[in-house]
Amino acid sequence: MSKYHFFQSDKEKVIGSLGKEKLLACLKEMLLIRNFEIRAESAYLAGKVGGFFHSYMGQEAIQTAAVLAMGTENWWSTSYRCHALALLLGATPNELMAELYGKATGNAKGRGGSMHFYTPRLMGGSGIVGGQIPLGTGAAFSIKYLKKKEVSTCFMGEGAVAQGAFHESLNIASLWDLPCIYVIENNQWGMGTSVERAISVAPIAEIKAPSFGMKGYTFDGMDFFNCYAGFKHVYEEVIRTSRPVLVEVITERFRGHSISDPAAYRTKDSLQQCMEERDPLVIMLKVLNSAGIISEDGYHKLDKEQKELVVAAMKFAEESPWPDPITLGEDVFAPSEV
Ligand SMILES: Cc1ncc(C[n+]2csc(CCOP(=O)(O)OP(=O)(O)O)c2C)c(N)n1
Repeated sequence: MSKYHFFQSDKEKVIGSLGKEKLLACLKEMLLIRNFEIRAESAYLAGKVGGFFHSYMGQEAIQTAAVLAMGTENWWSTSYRCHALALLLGATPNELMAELYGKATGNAKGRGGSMHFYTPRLMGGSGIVGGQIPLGTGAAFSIKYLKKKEVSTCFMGEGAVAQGAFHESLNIASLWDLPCIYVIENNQWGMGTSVERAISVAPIAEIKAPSFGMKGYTFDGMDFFNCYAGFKHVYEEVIRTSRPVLVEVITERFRGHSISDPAAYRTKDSLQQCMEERDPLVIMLKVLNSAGIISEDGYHKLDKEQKELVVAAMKFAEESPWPDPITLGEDVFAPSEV
């Protein structure tokens, strides 16, 4: 018996409410994210990309479903594992790839790299574990203060739950009725530490949320349909009540913590099995295929198109200029004189 009580959802209903066009658009986005991660990883290994690099591979269904369910016109924050969210919120593969390459045409003019992608509604990836939680809470405060009909959605890994910032933020959000959706993407590992060795309770949201007087939910992060139905439900609830909620999404990362992690703490067999049986793209394809929405050939065509987009982004990044050293002091907010 699973220790999780997944949000009850109905695939047929989701398919009926979204329709073929939107479902194919989601599949396309998930394929773009997967292809972006694969090619960016190869660019890193070829020495084109420096600094840190954390892949979102395996977790694609979660943020794709969240952005579709809530719409982009909300406030978003996440950890250093931020490539997918930036793509979903409108950053182009070209500007993101150029950022990884450190080029002037990059999303942050080549100054941020993999952990610091932005869009007008994405308040950046955060390199500090849990650093985005007070930020997301502050956005929820400003939504309430300005009386907007929006939510702030803050993604974090399960490793962030043990941080003080998590507890202080959820406490104040509940006390002040802030419209914040806190999403724990539980991919089972915080670097090489398993969740069982790091977090004292499971399921995390169901147990911790009531201690802040909030509702807690658990979604299956490998199942786009469960995530979509769940996020739609919590979004509507938060818009209606202006009460924060805590969501735990059970997922898997298909790569090491970062590109330099060989993941020696996991057996190759268990990872292989998980990738074969629980890949969110394969699960999505199976459902859409049996609903007559896409054929295997159609899927491969879509995949190829996304791969070509990413290969073109690599060319764009390669051919882009390096930042001019003279611009180094630009956009620095610290005063130059005291
Ligand atoms: C405050 C702080 N402590 C430690 C680190 C080093 N660190 C980087 S990632 C990480 C693990 C976080 O795991 P989790 O929150 O589960 O997210 P995941 O990487 O699995 O997405 C740690 C300890 C950090 N960046 N910031």
